[in-house]
Amino acid sequence: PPAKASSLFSKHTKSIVWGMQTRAVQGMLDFDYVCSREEPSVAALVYPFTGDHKQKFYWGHKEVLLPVYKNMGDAMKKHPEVDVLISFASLRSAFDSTMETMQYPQIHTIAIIAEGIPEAHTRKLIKRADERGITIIGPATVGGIKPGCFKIGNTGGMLDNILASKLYRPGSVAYVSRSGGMSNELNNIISRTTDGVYEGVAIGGDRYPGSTFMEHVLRYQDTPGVKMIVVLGEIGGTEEYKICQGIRKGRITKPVVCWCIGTCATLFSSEVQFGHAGACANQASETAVAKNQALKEAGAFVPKSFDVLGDLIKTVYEDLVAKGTIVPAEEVPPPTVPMDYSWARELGMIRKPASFMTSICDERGQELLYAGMPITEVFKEEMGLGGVLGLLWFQRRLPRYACQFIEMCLMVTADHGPAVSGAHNTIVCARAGKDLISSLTSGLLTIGDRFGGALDAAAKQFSKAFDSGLLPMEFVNKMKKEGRLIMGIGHRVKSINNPDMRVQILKDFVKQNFPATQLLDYALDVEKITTSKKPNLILNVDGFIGVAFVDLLRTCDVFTRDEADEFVEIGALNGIFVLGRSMGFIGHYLDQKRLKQGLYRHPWDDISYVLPEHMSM
Ligand code: Q5B
Repeated sequence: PPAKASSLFSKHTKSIVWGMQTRAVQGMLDFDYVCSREEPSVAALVYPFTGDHKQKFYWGHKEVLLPVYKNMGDAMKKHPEVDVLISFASLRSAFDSTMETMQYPQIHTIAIIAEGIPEAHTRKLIKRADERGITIIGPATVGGIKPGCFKIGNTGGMLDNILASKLYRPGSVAYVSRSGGMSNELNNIISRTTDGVYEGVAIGGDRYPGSTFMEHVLRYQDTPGVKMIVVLGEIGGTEEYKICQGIRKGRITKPVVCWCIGTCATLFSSEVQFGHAGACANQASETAVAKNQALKEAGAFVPKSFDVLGDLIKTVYEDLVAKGTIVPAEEVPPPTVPMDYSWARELGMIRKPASFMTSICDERGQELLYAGMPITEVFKEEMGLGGVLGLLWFQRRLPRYACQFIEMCLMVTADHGPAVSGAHNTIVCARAGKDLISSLTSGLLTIGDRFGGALDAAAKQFSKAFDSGLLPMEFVNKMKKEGRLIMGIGHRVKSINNPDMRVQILKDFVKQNFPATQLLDYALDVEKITTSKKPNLILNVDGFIGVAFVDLLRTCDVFTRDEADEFVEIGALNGIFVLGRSMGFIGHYLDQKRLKQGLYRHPWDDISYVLPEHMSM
């Protein structure tokens, strides 16, 4: 089989990322940028669930487009320079996609991030990788990092961490660990105690990792830039003994600082399975204590505990500096990468005036809030539709009778037959073949002063007259004198002889439940005057709801007078009719569709054609 590469990554390494991991890719590009790479290390993404397209990323301050391919084959063909694949495939698809990747001879390194891949599958992957001379990092790992050159996916964490651990330029210390999380800790420890990390790989916590400690230690041994090696082993398996042998046989000559974690296992009376699948000692030789002892005897530098691992790394490093083996390079500050807006905001480093404000609903947290009230509480308290409307429109928890009144208003305005303007429009629209939303809105657009949209104007006119002390008769005369209709008065079909039961139902409720009905009483006095002139000049459904709502806002004790006036001023009350009648319009739309009604054409005999007579010149 072909030999595996001893150097996995360089300043020119190009990779393909399998999976739509845009954050991880951006993290890689930011790393590349602070490393002063000339080009991004990601050539393309492969994602089988969308068509071929381009995805936008940042390269420093600039925006760049990376191609996304549906097929791996297309990506490989278009990017022959790629030799690394980073697989974010799920545990279900990782086996197949990795097997597919290994068909392409250009690939030398594959990092598999997925956890939980069945061991039998991993073993097949390892066999195939060995046959093809491919290095697998993982599964169940964050990957690895080579400062100044390449970073696998999310390794090293966010940019501030990369900068803090000086991972943008190579040091002299190479490490290998099992755990991805601990590899970050090693980045931190090594950057504080030495000239920094040369390369670090986390092989993953599975029983059968795609590449072993020894493979990486030998690579480091053969890499001139690596001057010392750190191994963070753990309980379970016997890999660390191979390192002992390597030291003993003189194959490993560079100083190795090594610690196996899991020494606390001896405190338990039975064997303990730690977090990683492979982290369990099946025999005495697999315990962390036994392995640390063996490594020490073989000549590795083994600290007393993990706590002093950093001190020992420092001692070994300083010794190498003293001997001249390591000559620390001059620090060159990395180029700055602009901070992501969202991250900067989270850190409280920037502020920006919001483009718009909202105060009724917040969906960002764990639970949806209506005017500050969690949705679960809305249901627990059985607030009903009226209560929800109270929260969203008026930002108040309204008293029970107010919620009931709102619901009754919605019920009585829900529909008034197919002949009214709005329903007619909805029906014509539906029959012209339009969809529900178009038909509904065509109906809603008819709501105005004459039809259904007189609530606010009625509320305003009656309140103004009442508040200014006009007697009902004075008000009627004044309106007549000004040539203005009284909003909320009059109906096409209802009259004192054919009373509107909707108004009657609401009136009974309001009289029984509202604390006061001053404006309603005033309007009823006006009605007495107008109906004495014409029987259809009743206080209609719009007018009734308009004035009763003013009484409600003014007397229910949850609004100041200014707030009550403001809701009328900004036009909240017409919303009641709009909301209620939407139910009816939708009903008419569905009805027409169900009845399979064809295109409506108005009959000629119902149209009076009044064209100008033909004029002879
Ligand atoms: N006169 C509603 O008029 C209607 C007068 C008035 C003083 C008035 C009319 C009107 C104000 C707006 C209003 C809501 C157009 C109505 C609704 C929902 C609905 C609908 C449904 C549903 C009806 C005849 C004579 C004239 C007029 C005088 C009329 N209204 N005077 N103040 N308000 N009202 N809209 O029958 O001397 O003969 O010249 O605009 O509140 O939309 O079911 O259909 O649920 O869907 O056509 O209930 O009242 O009467 O205009 O021929 O007038 O009465 O000046 O006097 P009509 P007109 P004169 S509820």
